[in-house]
Amino acid sequence: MIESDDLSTLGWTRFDLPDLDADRPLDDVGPIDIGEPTIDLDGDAVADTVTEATTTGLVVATDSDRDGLAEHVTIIDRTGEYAGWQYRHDECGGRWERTAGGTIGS
Ligand SMILES: [Ca+2]
Ligand SMILES: [Ca+2]
Repeated sequence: MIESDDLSTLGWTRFDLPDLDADRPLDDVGPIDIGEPTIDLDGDAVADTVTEATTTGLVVATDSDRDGLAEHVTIIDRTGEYAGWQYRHDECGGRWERTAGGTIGS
């Protein structure tokens, strides 16, 4: 179980993820403010990604278009399960859509 305080260093100020794990739907999660990215995942010399080890696993959040909000989130929990999510904008503002998932190594 992840407490919201575990995510505070990511700057996840616009929502609350009390029980984040690979099985948890993100239907009720809005835009995710990733704060100051520290990792350049796509190699363009501009940091776009943050990672955070939590009590139940690892969260990787990427802001591809540099607007401060994540477009991609990957959650890897301690059971080896993972889930990839992409934020899709729509007429209601947007929502997270699961784009990948499974168990690492299988
Ligand atoms: Ca980059
Ligand atoms: Ca973005």
